[in-house]
Amino acid sequence: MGDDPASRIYVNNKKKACEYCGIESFEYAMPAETTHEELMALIEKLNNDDRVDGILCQLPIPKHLDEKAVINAIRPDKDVDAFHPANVGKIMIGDYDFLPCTPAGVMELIKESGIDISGKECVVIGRSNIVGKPMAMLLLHAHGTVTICHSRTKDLAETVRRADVVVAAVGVPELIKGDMIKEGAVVIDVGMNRLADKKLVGDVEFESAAKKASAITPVPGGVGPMTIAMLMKNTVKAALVHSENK
Ligand code: L34
Repeated sequence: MGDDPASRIYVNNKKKACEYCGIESFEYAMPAETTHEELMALIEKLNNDDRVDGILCQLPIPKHLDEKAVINAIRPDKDVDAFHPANVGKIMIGDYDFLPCTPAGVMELIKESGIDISGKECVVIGRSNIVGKPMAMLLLHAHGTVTICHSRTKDLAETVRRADVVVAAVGVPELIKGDMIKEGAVVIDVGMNRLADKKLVGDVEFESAAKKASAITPVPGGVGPMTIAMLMKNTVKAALVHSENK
């Protein structure tokens, strides 16, 4: 929706991943002036299209459109982002069909690196519905002791210093510095901030944090590609469910 330059890059990366996996993808690049009714009509069409197993409306969308209504309109069994309230509720209980792509990608990185979350101090910075909140829930399911920090947190540095696992998802360039990282901590950077000079940086100051961390993800080339990989996984899962029900 509209012409967000960052979304253009992310959607192109998703289309490339689909091609690589053998998933057919259909792009609907809608102009910024698209009305709520037009967008709803498109979602309804895709909800009823048997060739379509997964639907994703890349965020952010122009302000005159109602993001909540869009998320609610996508059929939960085609909701490969896992943003629909029915899917969000299932995640809370731990009995889910899809996991939201970014938090799922973070968990996959942790698992593949042989890191056991059980009993660890996990600090999530950021409380968005898309990343921070579900991220905290997945770390909790993995038996971590989880703290969520946000803009009203009294002493961010002090809280982050306690963490064995830090997940930064606030969208503030290089907010988390090396002196806030405990020696040997695992640092995962979900931030995707484009500076005025076009440089892409995360929410973590990589240079200084890398000196303290036992493992750290870079930006780019860290969580971003994992988000896309998990989208592919969710889409294959949706297709399997749909084919069983045919
Ligand atoms: N509906 N909206 C919906 N679902 C999502 O899962 C997303 N997200 C976030 C933004 N809006 C969304 C994404 O797709 C963030 N996001 C995303 C996806 C891919 C990448 C970054 C963010 C990515 O490919 N990152 C590359 C660098 C890309 C660049 O050069 O800008 C990387 O290596 O991190």
